[in-house]
Parts: sequence; structure tokens; C-alpha cells
Amino acid sequence: MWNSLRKIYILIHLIFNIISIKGNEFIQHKQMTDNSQIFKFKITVIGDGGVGKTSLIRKFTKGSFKEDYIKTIGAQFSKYEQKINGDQCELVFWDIAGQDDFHFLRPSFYKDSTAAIIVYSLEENSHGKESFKNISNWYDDLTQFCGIIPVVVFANKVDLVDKTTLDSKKAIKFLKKRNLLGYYLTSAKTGERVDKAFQAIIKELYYKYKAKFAELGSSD
Ligand SMILES: Nc1nc2c(ncn2[C@@H]2O[C@H](COP(=O)(O)OP(=O)(O)OP(=O)(O)O)[C@@H](O)[C@H]2O)c(=O)[nH]1
Ligand SMILES: [Mg+2]
Repeated sequence: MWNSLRKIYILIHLIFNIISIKGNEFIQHKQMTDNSQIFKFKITVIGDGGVGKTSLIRKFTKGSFKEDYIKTIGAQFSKYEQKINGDQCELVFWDIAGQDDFHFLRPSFYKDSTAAIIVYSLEENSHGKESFKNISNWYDDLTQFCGIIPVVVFANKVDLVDKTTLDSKKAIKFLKKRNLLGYYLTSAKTGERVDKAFQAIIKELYYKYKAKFAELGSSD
């Protein structure tokens, strides 16, 4: 009973969020009077349940970490703003639930993504191994609805493993085959490489779209 009510509440909350974000979504770029520019990017974060998607976004946007696991239902959104070379980058991270009853909504969650982060867990147990195996399914799911967009892979929970014994060959092969942007060993718990990994995708998008709009401007 409480569970059903909770799901209804979350669904309503979700619909409101989607509507409020939708209104702005198509303004991807704006030129200001002082010549600075505003860029708006939607970054979708996907991967199996419990791999640390919500934790990574929280660590990057708020600098905090929580030990308890509260699984995301449906999707949740985090806004983050950052200045690069005087231009404003407005990011919305769409944190998609890895395990949920609203998976039928995924196509609308993925819609208009500028880029994506696929997360898996390095934990040396069946959950970790399964989460790595599933990254190709997540990638296929994403490309089915978004086409080819910039994607990075985060191998999370690196604090739980001995880095010297890690074998990243399979992950690198996965990346190269699909021409993905990068691969980062992260820990939402210690913060290791979190900033670096997020910055890599943000900078990639900024420079890509800056060049694209400069080209459009010069052809006017
Ligand atoms: N040791 C360690 N634990 C982590 C790390 N990242 C997340 N966790 C823990 O793993 C659990 C799951 O993290 P979440 O961020 O909720 O996972 P999620 O991918 O958002 O899961 P869903 O919402 O179900 O899709 C929580 O108990 C976190 O505290 C990490 O880097 N290291
Ligand atoms: Mg989550």
C-alpha cells in the first residue's frame, strides 16, 4: 500500500520535473550582449542499479557522500553551473534508475541527451561483474534512442579494489570498438577522479559546441 503510494508520488514528481525541464530544453545556446555565451547540456547517467550513479552525481555537484543505498525510482535531476573561459555552461544530469518499474519511460528520459555517462562497479562480486557485462546493453539502449552521442565510462568504487591487480583490457576494448571518449576509475566515496572524469565530458561538450556555434555564426 505505502509502496504503491510512494510510486504514485514519485511518478507525479517526475512528470512535473520533466515538464519544467522541457520548457528550457531546446535553448542549447545563447549569445549574450557582452559576447559571452550560454550553453545548455543534458548529460544522462546510466548503468545497473547500485553501481553509484546517484553517489557520483552527488559527489560532483555537492561534494558529499552517503553510505546508505536509496535506490532511485524512475529518474532524478541535478543542475550544475560552471564557467569556462567566461562562458556559462548549464548542465542537467539525468540520473536514470538502474532497476525500476518505470523503465518504459526511459526513451523520454534519454531524449535530447547531449552526452552520456555509463557507470559500472568494480566490486569483485557477481553484482560488479554483472554491471560490467551490462554496459553494452546500456550503450545499445542509449544509441537506440539518441543515436551516436559522446559517451564516457566510469568504473566506480575503485576504493574497494586493489588497483595494482585491476585488469582494464576488456573495458578498453569495449571503448575502442565504439569509439567512446574515455574511461575513468572513480570513487564516489573518496572522490578519487570524480572531478576529473566529469570535467572531461563537460570540456569536451563545451569545446565541441563552441566550435559548432562559431562556425554557424561565421557562415551568416
Ligand atoms: N565504497 C563505495 N561505495 C559506493 C561508491 N559509490 C556508491 N557507493 C555505495 O553504493 C550504494 C549504491 O549507490 P547509488 O549511488 O545509490 O547507486 P545507483 O547507481 O544510483 O543505484 P540505482 O539508483 O538503484 O540505479 C550506496 O550504498 C553507496 O553508498 C564508491 O565509489 N565506493
Ligand atoms: Mg540512483
